[in-house]
Amino acid sequence: MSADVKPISMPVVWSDRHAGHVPGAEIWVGVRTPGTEVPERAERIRAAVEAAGATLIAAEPHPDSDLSAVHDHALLEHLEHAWVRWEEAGLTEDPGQDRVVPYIFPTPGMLAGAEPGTPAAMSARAGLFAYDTMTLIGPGTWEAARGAADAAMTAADLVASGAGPTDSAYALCRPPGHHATREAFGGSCYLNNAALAATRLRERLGGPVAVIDIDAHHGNGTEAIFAPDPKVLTGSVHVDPGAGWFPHFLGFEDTDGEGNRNLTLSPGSGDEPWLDAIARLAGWARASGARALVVPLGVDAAGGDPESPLDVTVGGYGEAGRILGELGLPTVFVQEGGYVLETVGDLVVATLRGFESGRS
Ligand code: SP5
Ligand code: ZN
Repeated sequence: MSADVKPISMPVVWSDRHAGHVPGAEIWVGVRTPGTEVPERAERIRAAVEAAGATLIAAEPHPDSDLSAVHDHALLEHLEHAWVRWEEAGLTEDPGQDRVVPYIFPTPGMLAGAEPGTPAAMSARAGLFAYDTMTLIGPGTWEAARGAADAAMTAADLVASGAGPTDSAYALCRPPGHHATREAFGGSCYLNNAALAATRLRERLGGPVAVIDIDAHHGNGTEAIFAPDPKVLTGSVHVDPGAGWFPHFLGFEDTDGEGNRNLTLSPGSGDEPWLDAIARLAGWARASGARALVVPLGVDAAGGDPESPLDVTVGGYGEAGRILGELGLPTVFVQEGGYVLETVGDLVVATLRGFESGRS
């Protein structure tokens, strides 16, 4: 760290357990493609924030019952046991699939109003909770997802406790979480880390809590989880799903509601429209009287990211941080996407530094 740059002062909450989650691949249109959500992502971010002077704090273990504030028991039960059941069912041998991959989905159209029976085959159960074929489960997935959830809850607890000068914290979560809904997982996400953080802030600090999601993709899971909760406002800026981007079915601009705002950008959009959207979301949070802020921080809006066509710069991420810092709210950053190993760390550091500069 050079002497003229202030160290990052907010705590960085970290779990070693992320490393056990090695999805290895994504099954896309039936083709096994290389995984993008790789363990090295978290290691690169960790190295960058440490080089920027941040202090790492270990994620505090929280009981499984804390997850029930955000997720259905059936999803939790599935995520915890799916891998062992897959192995016990012999699927790693015949047909030789080394990750849990769904093949049949009980969509509303298939069920046509009927109540589904309980499938006996593990191969079928895999489709009960997954909404895509890209988000695979292996031997360390549950432990890693639990570690990420613990990191998010620890960060929220630190900020809510008001112990010392900690009014902000960064949960370096992996796997990410903002696509996970109450009942289902997908988009490389299993447990909704940001929703867990927002729930805790609302419980401890009162509402409203604002979520401003700056990942390149719509935070559909977080939006859905808080749709019935007027005390948590959800805003997201993302590449227009109508232009052909994940999550494809949700996050369209015209789905704006009272407690929810979706601002969409065309492919190729850079700093100016992206920052304008973030400033609008920040203004909305302020006008709504938000008492705390959660920022699902995906750095996949940066130019060159393979998962999005947005073209935000590292300076743009710094400016986004500054805009959010100027809100002056107790804030939890939660890591989401960002897939270019060479730049993911710099982008996170720029955001956190920008936030701290906007604060002072
Ligand atoms: C947390 C996060 O950023 N999740 C978003 C993951 C979006 N993945 C979408 C993948 C769409 C298909 N990719 C095709 C790759 C072809 N090689
Ligand atoms: Zn994303």
